Amino acid sequence: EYEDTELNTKNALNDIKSPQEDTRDIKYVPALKVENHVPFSGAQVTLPAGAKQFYELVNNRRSVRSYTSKRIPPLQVIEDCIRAAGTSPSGAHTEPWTFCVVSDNNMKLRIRDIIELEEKINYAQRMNRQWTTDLTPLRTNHIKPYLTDAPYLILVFKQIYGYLPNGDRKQHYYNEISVAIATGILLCALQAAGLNSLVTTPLNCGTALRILLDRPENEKLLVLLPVGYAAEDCAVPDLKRKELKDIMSKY
Ligand code: IYR
Repeated sequence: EYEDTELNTKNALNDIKSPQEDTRDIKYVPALKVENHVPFSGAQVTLPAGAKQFYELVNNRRSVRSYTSKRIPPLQVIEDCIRAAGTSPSGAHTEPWTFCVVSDNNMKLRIRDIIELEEKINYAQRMNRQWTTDLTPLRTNHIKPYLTDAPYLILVFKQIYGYLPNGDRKQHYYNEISVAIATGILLCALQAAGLNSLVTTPLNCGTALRILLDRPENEKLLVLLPVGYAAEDCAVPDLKRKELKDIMSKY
């Protein structure tokens, strides 16, 4: 495999024509409208205790499946978290994300209905025996009270392409990776705000949820997060995390 790659590189190098020619009569213009570069003095905002403190913050995060509907975080806090998510790096700075925040009870109920119907089929048929067996320690099933109990549902959409001012399609490079990173930042921000969340990936529900929320066809559902405060009787599986030596290799 290694040698193959080397050969490919050699061939590719030989194939480079200089100067690069394109016989088609197309005018290429960058989608990103940025003319200047400005000085940047490096990261300035730090936590008082640095990364150790950040580790303590995120290590306290757990996937929460039971929420109280009694305590409702202010929408402003959710907005700050989404602002944080929107600082994520993205392919060619395309910012290919849309965060839909649902607090309307009727809308939450309709989302729950769509997901529970599909999850019933997922658990009964679409997921194989090994998959459902692997999930037994998490004690999940197709019934999802958190979809109506959590004060907010955040549906994260990836824009698989965008639009240029003239209406042409704009390439959204690495859109899934970009939106996944943004979601990671969102999870950290929610944690910093003292909120709980759960990453869910509703199998087979993407189109129905997109249409329910009236989102355009270039947007595909990546994940759905219930967000709020854990219920008083909330319990989570007694998980252990891998140690540093098991996730890091030094060279
Ligand atoms: N989406 C289903 C099943 C599920 C799958 C995995 I992988 C999990 O880590 C947890 C659940 C559900 O939400 O129940």
